Order: sequence, then C-alpha cells, then structure tokens
Amino acid sequence: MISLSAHPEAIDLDLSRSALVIIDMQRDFLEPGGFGASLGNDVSLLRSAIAPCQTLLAAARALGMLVIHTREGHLPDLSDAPPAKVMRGKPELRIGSLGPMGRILIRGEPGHGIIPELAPIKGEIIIDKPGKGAFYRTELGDVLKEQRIENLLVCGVTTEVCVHTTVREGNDRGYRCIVISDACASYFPEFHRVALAMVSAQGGIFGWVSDSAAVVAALSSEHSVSMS
Ligand code: C5J
Repeated sequence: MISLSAHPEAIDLDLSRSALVIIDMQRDFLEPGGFGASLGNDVSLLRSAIAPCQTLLAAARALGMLVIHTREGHLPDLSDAPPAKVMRGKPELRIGSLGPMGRILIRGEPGHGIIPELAPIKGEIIIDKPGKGAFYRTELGDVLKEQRIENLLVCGVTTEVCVHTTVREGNDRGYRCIVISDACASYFPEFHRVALAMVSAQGGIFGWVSDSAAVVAALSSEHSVSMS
C-alpha cells in the first residue's frame, strides 16, 4: 500500500490493484499530418506529456504494475465510425482520408500507432477504441475485472477529451481514477487546466489529480507489486 499525494487529498493505493492507463499517445495526435493537425491544432503542444509519461511507464514497469495503452481509431471500412463523427467540422482531411501518415485515424495505419517514445512492450495491454472513452465498445472493463484492478492512474492526451471521458466512465464504474497532471496535455492549455480542476473539485467529483513526481516518489517506497 502506498500513500500518494494528490488533490483534493492524498489517496492510499494498493499497487497490486492499480493500473497505469496511457491514453492515445498516438502519432495521429502528437505528430504533424495526423488527425489532431487535420483539425487545425498545434500538435507540438502535446509533447510536454511525453517525458512524464515515459517516467511513469518506467516506474510502472520496474514494479510490475499492469500497463494499459489505448488507441483511438476506426476500422478501415469505417463501420465503427458514426457519420456524425466523420463529417463533423471542416478538417483539412477527414477520418479515413489519406494523409502523410496513412489514412487518418484508421487502425493499422502508421498514424494510428503509439509514438516510439512510449512503445508498448510484451505483456502490456493495448485497447483499441472507436470513441473518446476507453470503456465504450472495448474490452477494458473485462480486462480490469479479470486483473482485479480498482485504481487507475491515468495519463495521455488530450486532457479534456479522451482522458476526461475515460475518467468519467471509470468513475461511474467504481474505479478510483487518479489523473497525472503533467503527463496529460491538450491543444488548449486553458482546457487542460480547467479539465484537471473539474476532476478534483467538489471533493474529487470524478477522482484525484496528482503529478508524475509524486507518483514516482510514492512508487519508490514500494519494491515490487505483489500480484496476490
Ligand atoms: C481527440 C483524444 N481529442 N484522444 N482524441 O479527439 O483526446
């Protein structure tokens, strides 16, 4: 059991019941020519999350914690992509259009892959999701039940979209969700700040907010995760 410093208050976590969930650290969101860029965003704004995610990933791997990576994307025939999502706005390239990293937000294309800095290794779980939330139309709930996970350390991009949606879904399903602030990022710094504030306001209405230094400090007090 560790005590993690967080807002609105410190939280005790049994690491054998905890998972690191890294949301959508994909080339489509973080690199030029992908989905994020097609919507007119400055993708360089997301890069601040990479180093803190790497730190968390290294700490989780060292302890043998369950690591889950998610990827947003659609089947090549777009059968899992609602027209209302595909046709929204006036992007330079729509979901499914051919861009410099292959078809935008399509599974199996180069842009859909996780950035090399955070590449999953053997034994880590990858959840492919068609929506913003990682529980919607995925096996995530079953995986967490099977692994007897109760606590989710959540990081990735973007703070107010896929991180927030996943945290809201997880919170409603009874998981303690701890958002790692510096390991998340948004194309809109103000949305990042407010999204984090929304999680921990009202006594932690959606969960807790901590940071990567606090997580690493707390994890270093534990030598290995007992998977009993
Ligand atoms: C978005 C995400 N922003 N991963 N997806 O469309 O946050």
